[in-house]
Amino acid sequence: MWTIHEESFQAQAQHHKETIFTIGNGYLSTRGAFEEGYPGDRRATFVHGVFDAAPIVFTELANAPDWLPLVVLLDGERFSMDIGQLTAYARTLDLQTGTLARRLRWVSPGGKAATISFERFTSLADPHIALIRCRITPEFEGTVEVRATLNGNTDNEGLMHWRWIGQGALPRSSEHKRGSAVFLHNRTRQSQIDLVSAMRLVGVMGRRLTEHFWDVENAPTLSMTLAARSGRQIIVDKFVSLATSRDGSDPRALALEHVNAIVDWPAALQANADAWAKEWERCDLVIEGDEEAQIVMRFNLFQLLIAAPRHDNRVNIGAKTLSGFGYRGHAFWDTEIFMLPVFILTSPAIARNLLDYRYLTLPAARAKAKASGYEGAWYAWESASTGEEVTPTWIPDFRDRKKLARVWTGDLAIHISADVAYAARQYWRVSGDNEWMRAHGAELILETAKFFASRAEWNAEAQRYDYTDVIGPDENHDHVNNNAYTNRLAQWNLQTAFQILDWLQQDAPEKAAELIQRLDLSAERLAHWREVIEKLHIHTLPGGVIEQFDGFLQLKDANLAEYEPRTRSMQEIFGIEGANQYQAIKQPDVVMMQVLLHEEYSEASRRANYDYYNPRTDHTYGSSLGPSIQAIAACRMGYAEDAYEHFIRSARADLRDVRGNAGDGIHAASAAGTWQAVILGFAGLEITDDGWRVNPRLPAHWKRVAFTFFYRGQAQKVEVTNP
Ligand code: IFM
Repeated sequence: MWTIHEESFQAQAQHHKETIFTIGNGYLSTRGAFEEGYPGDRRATFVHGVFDAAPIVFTELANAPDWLPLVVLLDGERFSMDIGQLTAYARTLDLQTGTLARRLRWVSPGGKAATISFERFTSLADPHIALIRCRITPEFEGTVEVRATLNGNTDNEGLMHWRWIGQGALPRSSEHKRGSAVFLHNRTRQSQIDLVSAMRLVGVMGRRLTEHFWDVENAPTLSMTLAARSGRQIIVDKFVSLATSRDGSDPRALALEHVNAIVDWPAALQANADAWAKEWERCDLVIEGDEEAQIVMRFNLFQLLIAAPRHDNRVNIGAKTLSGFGYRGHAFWDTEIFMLPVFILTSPAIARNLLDYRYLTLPAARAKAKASGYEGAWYAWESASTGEEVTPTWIPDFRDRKKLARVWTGDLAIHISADVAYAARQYWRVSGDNEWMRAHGAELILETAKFFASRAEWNAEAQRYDYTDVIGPDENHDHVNNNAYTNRLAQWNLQTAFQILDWLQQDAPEKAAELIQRLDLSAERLAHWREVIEKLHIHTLPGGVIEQFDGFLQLKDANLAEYEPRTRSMQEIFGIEGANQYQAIKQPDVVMMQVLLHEEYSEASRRANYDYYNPRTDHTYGSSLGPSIQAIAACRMGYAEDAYEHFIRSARADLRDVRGNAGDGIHAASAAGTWQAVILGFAGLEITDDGWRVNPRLPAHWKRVAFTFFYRGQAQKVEVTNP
């Protein structure tokens, strides 16, 4: 079960399918739009780190010059699926090799018929190259023309990011008698990133009649006309490369080098398949007894792997990966809390790159804290290339798009700093990578701790520390005081800072001394940290329920079951202001905290909180981040039915487009959270400071779960079965 397949094309679902059929290689991703185009398509290629300024959202991933265009003409009639007749159609994404294939039979309005197939992949073996093979079997005598273009006229929903810099064709060299290269050179308007794409068009099968280079400005095109003989297959390959000024000082030379290095389709295909085989050897997760769960897990892993930076530690993964325009490529806590556990366990080198990104953006996090009068590192809620805060301040109100709604997360969601520290600690615990902790992790954890100590407010009346005016994970409630998740994670961050400092003093005293001096970790400061840890306020009721924030339990209660059936979120039903008045939450908050720090809570405490908050959580139309966490919590308490219900809801986020917005891109946190639900929930993997164990609770209809993970650099194979 390795393929995502469709047997018909529905124009109204095309944006959803473009997301689902995205391919990529950790350097770039390309949505599953058609080579020849389709009216209303949202075609896009995003290259990691290629951001450009944009109004309201500050910066966004610039939709790169389009490498896909490949137009086929049958005796002069241009193939397009919105005209003529489509008498056969199938599209398949092979997750094992990252190859997307479409096969169809088309009859032109003038009656010319042909079977046409397109296969494409972006190579995992050489991340700069992307290839298309087009096969045409005409049912007529005449000509077939193939036109391949590099199109620099791309935009982000109307906003043009690219300037044309130059283009040209290289003279045919003896080495590349067939398919000499043309290139297109563009530059982003504000960030001044150069991107050069290069291509070759190679006739593999069929009698070539003419070949032309059309030097159209910003759309260099290679055209090839071949003789059409009924029943005789024609094969034409389009080889492309992309390189940017982020990759080196001469992206043009780099792009040409890579496109010219492509020997032929079979060799490139094999190299790509070999590279993917290695990925799957590390990452595959086998589920027997539940076909839907199996294919979803491979699909989710595929989507995460194609977004995972393997050669770059200056980028993070956006909440929608590189698969859509949603959230403009910005990264959130989605990476550290949802995606990083997947990489920490299956791909430590990728995890390290992602954590390096946070280390490298410490200067921006320090500047954000300082600008608000705090010390240490306050990470951006939404982060892009520099780590500066890029959360939009205002966005169109969903109830009336002519009005604006204030977005508060960039100002108030301080828990992000603890989330980053949490991921750093988890990486170290699992990998044992002392070198990274010494060089980068310790500073990150100490600086985030410093932020939380400076942000804590002394409440003289109650003799305690508070965090007022924050937003926790549940974004239905803003401007709240003492959000339990925030307070507990901040406290955890401070406690962990002491552990790391102790360890560093033993392990690398010179580094410890250097950090103590540079970060000004004086005895008085550390004494203050201890006091904050001790006196931070978290309100727990006698029965064990932890109040989500001050006054939450006094809000109007909401029985969400009474609003069923519904197709809108509770926040849409109540309105932004109204939602603040109810105990209806967008995603797990206290439960989330207990999932992350579950070793520290008794089962009775976790049960009390799950039982209280579960019916008050908007599982269906709240955040897509919620259900997987809810599934892990339910699993750990043996709530088998609940666990599977939450799991399957999470599993369907993208493939079934349950929220109707998958066209904006993959819900990466949900994809990764679903994986966590299987590994940490159903398989019950627990990693402590002393080792690991599994405590399986497979759904009754599952027969077997098998996976590999890395512990202290060694691959561990786990297999759990149902009796
Ligand atoms: O980070 C999340 C947040 O928790 C809920 N709203 C969407 C964000 C991006 O996925």
